[in-house]
Amino acid sequence: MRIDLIRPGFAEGYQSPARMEPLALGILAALTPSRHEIRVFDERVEPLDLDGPVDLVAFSVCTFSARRAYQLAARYRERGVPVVMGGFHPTLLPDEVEAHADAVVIGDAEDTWPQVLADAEAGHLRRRYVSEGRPAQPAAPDRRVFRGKGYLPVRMVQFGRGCPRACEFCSIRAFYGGAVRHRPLSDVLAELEGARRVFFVDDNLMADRGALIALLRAIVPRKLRWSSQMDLSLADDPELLDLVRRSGCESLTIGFESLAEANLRQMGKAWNLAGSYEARLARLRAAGIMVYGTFLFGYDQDDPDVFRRTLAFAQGQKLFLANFNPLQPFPGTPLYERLAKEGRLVYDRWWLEPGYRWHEALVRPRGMDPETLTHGCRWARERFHGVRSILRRLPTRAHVRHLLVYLAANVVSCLDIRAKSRLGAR
Ligand code: B12
Repeated sequence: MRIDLIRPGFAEGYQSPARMEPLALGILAALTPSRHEIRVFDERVEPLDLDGPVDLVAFSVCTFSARRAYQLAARYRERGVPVVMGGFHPTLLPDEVEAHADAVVIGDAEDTWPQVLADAEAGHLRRRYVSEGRPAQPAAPDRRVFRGKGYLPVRMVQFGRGCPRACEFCSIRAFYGGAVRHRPLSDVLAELEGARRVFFVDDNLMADRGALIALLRAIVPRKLRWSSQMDLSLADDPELLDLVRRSGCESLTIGFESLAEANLRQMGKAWNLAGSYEARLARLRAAGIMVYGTFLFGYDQDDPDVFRRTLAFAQGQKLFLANFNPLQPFPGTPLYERLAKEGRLVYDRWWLEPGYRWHEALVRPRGMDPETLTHGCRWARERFHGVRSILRRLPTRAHVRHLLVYLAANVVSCLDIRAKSRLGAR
């Protein structure tokens, strides 16, 4: 069969400056027997070939790309080409997705995609395929499909899937439950061969302390530069922090979410309160690690002044990068259920709204109106990425040590914000 694997963009015409390898497409390619002919399209970085010769099309779909995926799928289905959809959105909302696809895959590809292919070849695709072990044992991607697409020189690598934490707003628990699964260390080390810069895409690299220690000890001699996502409790674990530092950690994305204790309790993230943000950030800075902080706005304690306070914190703490996001209720999360019950969703299904703009408020907060939420986030984001702020956040050991990365990442982030703000939709 001739198979097109597609990662749809946010919207037609949007090209991301933050080009990162889409691992799901690499894994689908690796799981496809060589008798099939595959083409891989990442709409964030290249145009699609909607009229090309193809026997089966598979989309990897997140909630923010669902509407675009449905538009594209309609074009293929008009031509009689069968469409398969998998990924976060199809897993969390299969009933909705089923109306736009010939087959929906729930969960991971490793134990479903080979069956999808066998059935498609035999001409009897089933409507649904459900992955058994969630999370499945992650496969290694076929990296040849990433070549020539202009991705950033950072190798995306997955060590494990899942997160033991249960934050109200996060899709990870809805997708995997609380389970965590790691790949054999030898497979991961083989995948790191020849890499200089790596991003471990794990939902929380600290999900299993013992497994992480084994990985880090193995990569100390390799002189890698790596980044990932962890939680703030790393700063309370001197032994692990030291190993993280020695193994070449350059930056970590950490969810601070809010400076208000009651908000953290409400979102199920009270464990973030185990120590002060300032003291823990000081330890991370002392270890030379750049911190990318993420913040959420729209929980019950937030008032119109919260943006100023949070921006002052992010700048004062000299964060490497920061995300100031209005609360996004993703389907399947406890947050979505609660806000729907409380009648506080601006749209029933925001991801289907043609008029929805990227980072527009999606909830009616208690302490401000939705417009204030939208503008406050935009204000903080633009201020944080301004030239003066970039220079003001520069003087830390970590930023000076990784000067080029610091500057390049801030510029790319700034361009991405502008590109998304110009979009008619998300
Ligand atoms: C790294 C990452 C990023 C990177 C970019 C990654 C990239 N390659 O471009 C950055 C940091 C830029 C990013 C940004 C964002 N991200 Co992000 N990101 C991730 C993260 C941590 C890992 C992605 C990854 O590589 N996964 C590994 C692959 C192998 O997993 P997978 O895609 O799920 O694929 C498996 C299955 O889903 C399935 N599958 C997937 N597609 C298909 C298709 C078929 C046909 C089949 C059969 C199976 C199948 O099989 C695969 C292998 O088993 C995920 C969390 C996660 N666990 O995936 C969040 C995640 C995807 N991101 C998320 C979000 C919300 C965002 C943002 C919107 C955040 C924001 N508010 O700005 C932005 C916007 C993204 C954009 N397009 O610009 C959410 C999506 C939730 C949802 N319901 O859609 C996730 C799930 C995180 C979360 N905690 O909820 N992200």
